[in-house]
Amino acid sequence: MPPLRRVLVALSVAAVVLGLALGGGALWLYSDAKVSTAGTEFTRELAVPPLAPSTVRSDGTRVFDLTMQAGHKEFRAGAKTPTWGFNGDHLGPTLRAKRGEKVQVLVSNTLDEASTVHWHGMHLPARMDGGPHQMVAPGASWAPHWTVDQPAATLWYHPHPHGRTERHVQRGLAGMFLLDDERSAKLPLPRRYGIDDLPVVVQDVTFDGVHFDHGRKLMATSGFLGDRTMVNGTLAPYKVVKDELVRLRLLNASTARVYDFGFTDDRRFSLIGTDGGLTEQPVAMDRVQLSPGERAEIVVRMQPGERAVLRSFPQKNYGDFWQTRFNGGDDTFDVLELRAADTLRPSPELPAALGQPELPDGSDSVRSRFFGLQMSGINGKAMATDRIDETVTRGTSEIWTVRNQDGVPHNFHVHDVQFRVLEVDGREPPPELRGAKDTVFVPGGRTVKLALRFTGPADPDTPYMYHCHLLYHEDGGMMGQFVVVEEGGQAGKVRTPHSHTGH
Ligand SMILES: [Cu+2]
Repeated sequence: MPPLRRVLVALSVAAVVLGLALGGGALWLYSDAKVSTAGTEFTRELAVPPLAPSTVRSDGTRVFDLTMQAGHKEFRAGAKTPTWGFNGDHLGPTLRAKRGEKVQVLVSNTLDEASTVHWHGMHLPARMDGGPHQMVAPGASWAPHWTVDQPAATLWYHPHPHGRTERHVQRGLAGMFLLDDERSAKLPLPRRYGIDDLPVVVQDVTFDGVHFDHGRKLMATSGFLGDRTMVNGTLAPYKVVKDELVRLRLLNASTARVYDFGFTDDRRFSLIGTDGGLTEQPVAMDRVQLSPGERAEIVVRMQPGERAVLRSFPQKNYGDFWQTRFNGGDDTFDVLELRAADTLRPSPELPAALGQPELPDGSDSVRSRFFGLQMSGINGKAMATDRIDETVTRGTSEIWTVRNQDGVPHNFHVHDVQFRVLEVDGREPPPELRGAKDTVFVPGGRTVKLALRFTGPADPDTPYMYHCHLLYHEDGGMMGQFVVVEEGGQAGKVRTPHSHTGH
């Protein structure tokens, strides 16, 4: 063989070997990326976060205390995991207030680093929002107050320090904030907290010895993906239920994982609420998909003595097969087992009419804006705390078009408002996106059109956030800021984030 040909042959052999090795490696990565906990044995009784005690001041203000603290929790017998929590070792109590009530939360930070508490889904003044501009230093406290002025809903609270939100939530700082109103109080819905009305805070987790392992898997561009799930901080949880109808307030409090909830026997359930409150009617469904930060209230019918397993199923609308596999779209999790007692208390039928979402329909929109989502930033700009990106006029409604531009799974959360999803890829949205929403999934290839109304109050100097709620992305800069101003007003100057040192 002439020397040149010999070199060429050797090179092609090397190329084929390298190709096979790379292909084999990719195949191994691909098959290794899929996670399933199907068939889990449910061995621990579901913890239900306590309702937070409150006091009512003479002016009618309902006052709560929330203390951010470090602790340890025994998720598994004999293994004490270092954690953070509100008023306890892990997660936080459920706050509950009525529409029209004045509320105040006395937030104390006993951690060794600064954090914030953001009221996710709440309509409130920007200064009270708990975003990156309302930092609470170690040892300091903060006392936001506002009047609840929105329909009954399942909201939640969690830290929002710029660049560190993922870590703070993963360590356990999250809790629910339930709102009631006159209308919801009269509806014959399951409403006994912890009995037939259950908070279901779903998080994925991986342990490394006693510690949480927050490492991101190779190829997982969406962020941290755990290898198992817990509900309200309980691994492999079961709950004994004694009523025919059980209401589950599902909250995806995971930092990156998207769930598609249903039951292992594919039974149908009724969707009764979305992020911002009750839907107009119950909608029969067998799956409801929730990306990080989203909520859904569902009601499931139980038969005496049976067991029903809530599962998160593999998902189809995650972008391409690569993104789907490496970002958890092919994963399966057995999340919670409901164990029905042998005799069940009868529940009234669900009412045909539920909530009255207060949402713009786009017809009175005064302005359209576009938001292109990429990991590097929104509309090509990484978050800057001293830059106001958008200025909206108090009392007006707008249409925002949000497009996934890089194929990585994202979602879009807007502070202060509940919006209507007008269109998903030019079509009418599915039932779970027809109610009041503050967060919407925007996987690869998707474009959503939203109608939002900004009712204020105006504050040209204090921005609200809009961002991807996959916290690894948010921390990396997928966030922007908007201010609400009076008509003809201009954005002011953002003051540098400072820590509150007392109240
Ligand atoms: Cu994202």
